[in-house]
Amino acid sequence: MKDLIMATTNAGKFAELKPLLAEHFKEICSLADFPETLQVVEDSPHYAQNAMKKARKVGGHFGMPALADDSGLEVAALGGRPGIRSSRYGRNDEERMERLLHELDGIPWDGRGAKFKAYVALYLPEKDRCYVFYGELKGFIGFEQHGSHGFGYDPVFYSPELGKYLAEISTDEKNKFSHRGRAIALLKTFVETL
Ligand code: ITT
Repeated sequence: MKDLIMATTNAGKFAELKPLLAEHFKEICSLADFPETLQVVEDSPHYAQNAMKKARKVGGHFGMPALADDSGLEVAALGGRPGIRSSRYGRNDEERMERLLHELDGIPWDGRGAKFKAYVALYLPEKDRCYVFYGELKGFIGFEQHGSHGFGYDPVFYSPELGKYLAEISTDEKNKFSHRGRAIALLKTFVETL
């Protein structure tokens, strides 16, 4: 078992990822555990490329296996927005959700279909290779916020599978079926073959 660094500055993401990988890696840390700031500009229009860029840069810098997630929320009625720009749709989670709800104003439930996508990249320095895994979660954007768990757009994302908003469930429950949980399940199968 190796140590792993998570190439993320998003505390909500880290909190979800860490327990998922606890059995497959010895020590799991994040960028927040190191004093230096490592800027990675996410300039690709493709999630997978941004995820690989983050994982490579961080893994290369620290000389250890690194994992990065590039994810986003795509709303069909908005032509796929916020999509790749999900983390930049406003100055904070509250503003981003307000903007989304405002843009969907007047659209009935049937037109509020949405999808979370997660591309997770694992960089292994000894092979100098990146491996990418994908997961998605379909649902609907509600008319207002529900629940206080999770992060990002969780309070406005309703899962029909669950009959609840993502912010109404625990991290453990969310990890069982979320876009990120599904991508990580594939990654774990891969790690077991190494
Ligand atoms: P890092 O790049 O440092 O990991 P980030 O927040 O900038 O952090 P992304 O570029 O991947 O990460 O942006 C993904 C955004 O999509 C994230 O900030 C949330 O707003 C949203 N998002 C992704 N997964 C989510 C989830 O499970 N629940 C709610 N919102 C999510």
